[in-house]
Amino acid sequence: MFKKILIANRGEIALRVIRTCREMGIKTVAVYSTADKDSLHVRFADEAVCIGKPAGSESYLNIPHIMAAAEITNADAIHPGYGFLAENAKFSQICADHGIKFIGPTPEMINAMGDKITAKETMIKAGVPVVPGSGGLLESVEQAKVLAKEIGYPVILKATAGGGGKGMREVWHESEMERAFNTAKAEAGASFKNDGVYMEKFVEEPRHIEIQIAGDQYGNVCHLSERDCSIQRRHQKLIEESPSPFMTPELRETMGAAAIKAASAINYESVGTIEFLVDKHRNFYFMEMNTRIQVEHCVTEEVINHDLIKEQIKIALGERISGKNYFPQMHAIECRINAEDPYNDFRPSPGKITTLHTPGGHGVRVDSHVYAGYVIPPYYDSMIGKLITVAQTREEAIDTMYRALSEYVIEGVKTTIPFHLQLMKNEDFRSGNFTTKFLETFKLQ
Ligand code: MV4
Repeated sequence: MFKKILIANRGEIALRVIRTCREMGIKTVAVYSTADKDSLHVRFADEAVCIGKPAGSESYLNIPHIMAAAEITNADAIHPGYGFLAENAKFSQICADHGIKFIGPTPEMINAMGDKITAKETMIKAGVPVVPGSGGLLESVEQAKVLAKEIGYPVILKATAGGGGKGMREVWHESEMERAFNTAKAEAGASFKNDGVYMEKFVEEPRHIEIQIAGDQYGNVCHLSERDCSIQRRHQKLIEESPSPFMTPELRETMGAAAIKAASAINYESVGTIEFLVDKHRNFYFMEMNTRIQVEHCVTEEVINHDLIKEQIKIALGERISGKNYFPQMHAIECRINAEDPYNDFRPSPGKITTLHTPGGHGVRVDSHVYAGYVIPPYYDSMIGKLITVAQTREEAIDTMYRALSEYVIEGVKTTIPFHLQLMKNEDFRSGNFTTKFLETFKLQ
């Protein structure tokens, strides 16, 4: 058993990890920047170490500061949460070099999925469906034009070091190729210090459906069914749910098997997610793998009734997973409550929460680190918390969500609550009739 886990993160996920550690009898160390000295993760951890100034590079992304905190507190493992250093292969390696267990995958596993062209090649070898495309890097605009003609327009250019939409360009006609190629390359270079781009057939109006997987240290991998994350705005997820309203038992079977193949191909250890694009004919294609616990892991927890952080820690301890897959027994929906103004292009709205009333009651879960009087700092993401509802049916989960959103009172900052309230009454959302394009035409009243 781990005696002490250092949590290299902040906000709700730091609190989420502390909660599970408490239940497992594991001591916790919080690290915090000066901007987070009054945060709940600092108060609820057994020990807390200030690791620097507010900027991420001076604190939550600063490996020497975090390693020093781990050494002085004698932590035997580090949980990275999501974001920050969660998918940093160097950090995973440095933990290993210091005899501290990184609760997540090895550097090799992170690297195998970090470069998208490498990941795609690995998936093709493993027999996981991928979108047809250039295979390797594009060498020139001319080559891009020739390839696009073969593949057929529309195509999409993607950064090999990317993910999450940066350095991506749709190209609908040859006349747009030169501009798209140059801007995609420039954006990739500026964002990732790697300007390599590749090409794929553009899948129109897809759904984003991801499969949660878990792999142990002995090569066993299982899947924990899907989450539908199609409701996104500019690559920011706003709602996630499980099961997907678009799912069928047959599709779950084939996508689950493909996700297991994907994770097995890299001998994956820890919990992770295989993201797929699903077209209107229910063809599915590997998009990328997230080698971390995700924000939306809670919807899976609610529908399969398992604590994924506990599973992740047990895997890091060397426990075996049973090898059976898990299927949704309930329906769960998560709304991301952000300090953003949905009436003003979702502009961040940091500041002091003057009044807070959190919803409760049957089927309601709130994962949040905020309290009345808490000041949301401007330096990090704007998430206030996650509101999750669970019920026997999707319709009931939506109705419970509307009720819970109506109870949620947050004053002092603008929030995404009005957006979610309206969405819960939207006919297309309620009928499950949506793709990743949905929010492009959704108008807030
Ligand atoms: C695509 C695509 C259509 N066709 N690839 C967006 C983030 C990155 N992970 C991949 N993304 C996409 N890749 C092909 N071949 C459309 C998207 C996409 C998208 C995917 C999932 C969720 C929301 C999205 C919004 C816009 C574009």
